[in-house]
Amino acid sequence: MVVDPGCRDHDPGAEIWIGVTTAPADVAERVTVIEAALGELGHPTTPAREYDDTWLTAVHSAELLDYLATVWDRWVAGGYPDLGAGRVVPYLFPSAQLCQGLPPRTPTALHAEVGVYCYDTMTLIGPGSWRAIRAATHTTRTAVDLVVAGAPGAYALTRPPGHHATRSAYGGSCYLNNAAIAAQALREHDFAKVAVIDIDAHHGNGTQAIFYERADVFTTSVHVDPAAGWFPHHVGFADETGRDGGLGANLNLPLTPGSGDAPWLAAIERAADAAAGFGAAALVIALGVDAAIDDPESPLQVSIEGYHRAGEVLGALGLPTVAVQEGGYHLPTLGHLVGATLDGLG
Ligand code: SP5
Ligand code: ZN
Repeated sequence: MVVDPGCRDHDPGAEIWIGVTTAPADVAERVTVIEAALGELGHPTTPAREYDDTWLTAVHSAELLDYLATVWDRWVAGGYPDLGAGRVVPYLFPSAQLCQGLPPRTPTALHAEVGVYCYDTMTLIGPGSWRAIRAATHTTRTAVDLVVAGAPGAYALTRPPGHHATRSAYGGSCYLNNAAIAAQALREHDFAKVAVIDIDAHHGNGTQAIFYERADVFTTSVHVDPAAGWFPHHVGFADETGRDGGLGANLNLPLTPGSGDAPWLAAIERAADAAAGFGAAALVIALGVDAAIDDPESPLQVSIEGYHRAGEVLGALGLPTVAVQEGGYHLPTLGHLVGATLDGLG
């Protein structure tokens, strides 16, 4: 397991959902309980190395990276905490209907700029957020380097998670897309084709978007059906199969709320078969454990045995594998769910 203590430094403070300020799901204790559970299972710890930010531009726009790196300081300089806004939070979104197809502007007011990059009201930024966002990318890159050096697999204990972050936008408790960063880094290390299999309870919309037109990275996601009223609501449908050169290189497998082990595992087997059929030379697992029975953020009903079996199914592909942590919010079971999955992977 690759860890970076900086991943604890992000404190979103709250999630604002339908205007109600609620406790954040992504708390630093998530890292603590996963690290403890994996430690008990005998997983050795590798500290993340530092990397410069230049390579991040392969999957994210320079504008998003610059915004994330600077927005907290600009927020403080703008006096927003003194107005009671203790976190960076959007209030206005440049929707297509608002902007009429006119050229995009950068609003003069910082409080209007936030919604250019942030697509929901649940993904706040505080003083330590950028440190943690970068630490998660370092953790990811270190895991890739372990695999490139010959390890059969490596697990990156990333926080905040990443799979909802697109090239230029963040949301869904995600800021930079660690799974996409891993896939891109594996590509740059001569794995000709890479598959991303996303088993987080929510659709991996950011990863899908980043690779949607690319034929060299296959993306597939097993998740609760957005048509049943679940995040990310607008994407994650089965008819999204890629575009242009990437046509056929995206597979969405939405599940009915309440689905337990059998349909979830059948979907993961389909995803694994598709990744093998694609000819993937390396695998990235977007390892969310929020499909579990006790998780507060999803209606899927997967058992810990189901997670172990998912690990076995994915491990049977026999590919060099980087697993990055995505969601999973039930603190008492979180670490054991990750442990069971990694044990199944072998
Ligand atoms: C990485 C990941 O799992 N992100 C989850 C994003 C989905 N969040 C949706 C939240 C919907 C409202 N939740 C209500 C509970 C308030 N704490
Ligand atoms: Zn999730």
